[in-house]
Amino acid sequence: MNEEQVSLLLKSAALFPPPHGVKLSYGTAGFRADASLLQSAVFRVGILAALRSFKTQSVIGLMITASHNKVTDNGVKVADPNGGMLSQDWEPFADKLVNASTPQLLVSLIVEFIKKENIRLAGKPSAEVWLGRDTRPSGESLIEAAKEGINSIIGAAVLDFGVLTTPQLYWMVRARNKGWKATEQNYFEQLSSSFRCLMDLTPNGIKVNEEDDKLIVDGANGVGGEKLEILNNMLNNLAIEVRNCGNDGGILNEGVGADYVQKEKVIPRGFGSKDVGKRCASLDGDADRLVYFSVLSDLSNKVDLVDGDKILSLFAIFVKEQLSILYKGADPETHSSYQARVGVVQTAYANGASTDYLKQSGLEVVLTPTGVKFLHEKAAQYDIGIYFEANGHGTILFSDGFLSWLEAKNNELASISEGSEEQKAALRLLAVSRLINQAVGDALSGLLLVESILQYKGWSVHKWAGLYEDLPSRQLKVKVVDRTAVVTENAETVVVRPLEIQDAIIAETAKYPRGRSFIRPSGTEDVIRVYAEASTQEAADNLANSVAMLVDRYLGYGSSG
Ligand code: G16
Repeated sequence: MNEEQVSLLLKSAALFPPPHGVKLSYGTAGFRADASLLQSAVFRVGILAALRSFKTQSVIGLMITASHNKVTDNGVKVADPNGGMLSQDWEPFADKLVNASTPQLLVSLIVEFIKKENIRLAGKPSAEVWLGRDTRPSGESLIEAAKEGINSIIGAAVLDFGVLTTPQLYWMVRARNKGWKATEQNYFEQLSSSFRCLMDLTPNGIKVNEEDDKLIVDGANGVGGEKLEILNNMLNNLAIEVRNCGNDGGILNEGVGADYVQKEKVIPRGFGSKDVGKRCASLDGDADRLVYFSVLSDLSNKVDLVDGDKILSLFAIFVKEQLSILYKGADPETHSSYQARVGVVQTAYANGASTDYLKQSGLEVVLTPTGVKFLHEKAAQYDIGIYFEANGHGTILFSDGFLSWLEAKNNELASISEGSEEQKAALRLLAVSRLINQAVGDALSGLLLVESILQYKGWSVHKWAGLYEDLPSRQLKVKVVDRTAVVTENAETVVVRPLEIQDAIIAETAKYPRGRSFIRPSGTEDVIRVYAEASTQEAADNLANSVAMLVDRYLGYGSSG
């Protein structure tokens, strides 16, 4: 690193001192904290993103968001060249960089890392970072800190796209690095045209969504509602009403949004008895999660939740059905030479009933730890990898090899049996690969895929919800002294440290028929999360409460004795 670069870094780093006594760590999806603590971290992640761009010779994305967390929090996520999360082997560097106490230490870490990674910095613009932010008020000044960080690496250029959903930015980064059209407008056009294509391929006789069958969407008072309105104007065969857009004084994620609806299983603000039985959906704060629900009629404020597991199930059975149509009647010698490997990826939060359903449907199911970075990696090992967390974060990945085969197959079918069921199945799968955001889970593209599959099948939200019956479950969070004291294994299903707590959880769980429970440290909040399921809601609640008390006793402030 030359002298000019060193002095530029020292000078700019001095303007962004890290807050005293605060240690930040790279969590489930980047750094998150109260927004007032993040100026320095975001500045430094700007530096990291520029270095990553030099290293990969590709455009890198940097998103300012704290997603489902409260409005006063914020955070920073990095999009790698393929539109996925930052490569995990750079996370330790991110940790060290963000926590370096002085500008001198920061520079020496960078010098050492550049050497280790063999990164060649160059004077002319040969690195580029694309920026986006959600609607949090703190986003504006944090974006400026990110720009300062990027600009303190000579030769790194920055493009600021303003307010975007996280999946939009990740989609754009992926598209840009693949040499495709990559603007926000291109994103909307690709989603709306592939949705139209899927709707045109619905079997005859299925009615087009009318005003009285409209979908009502809770935008979490965030960016998703605003972007969905734009998309909605480009669709003519789907009626959507968007509520909680954030323009009527509602607060981001407060009593609204996918995280709230999924965890509490109650209606979000802005919904009520007038909506009983209707098909509704909720997005989260940066629109990378989606859940569906319908309002129950018992005045209890409860919803019949259709969570990420059921979205996953709907997608998986649709894909499987299209593949079997495609293979049906094919000459095994010539047509079925490519048997796509389909894999379904879940986490320990997946409802036990969903895993049973998927396995009974003949699908291969694997578990990973929480965090799309883990699920995405696993799903990418299949020809068609479908992953979802129960919280509604997920997508479908298609391998390049399978997509080229599918294109060729479609061309072949078009020449010998245009308009056949087989060809329509090929066209549907191709449309799905364009509609679904293959960079990351995306509430908007996921929502359009759900809608087109419901249309195709002629299913109501109730029919879909009845695909299988969820085992009653409960999630809780417990504040502890140090959440890093908990270490888990086997996709977070067992605690290996402190060992005594695992024995206690096993003993507690054994008291409940169909009982299952696990704990894990959150990677986005300073808490331990507790999950329990059992054969009745009361039993699931009791099990969750008992395990939460164990957590408090072993790791907390001991309030439960
Ligand atoms: C992030 C991750 C998700 C994860 C969630 C919760 O979501 O992208 O994969 O499920 O955090 O993480 P934790 O339980 O560790 O707090 P988001 O939507 O907040 O970016």
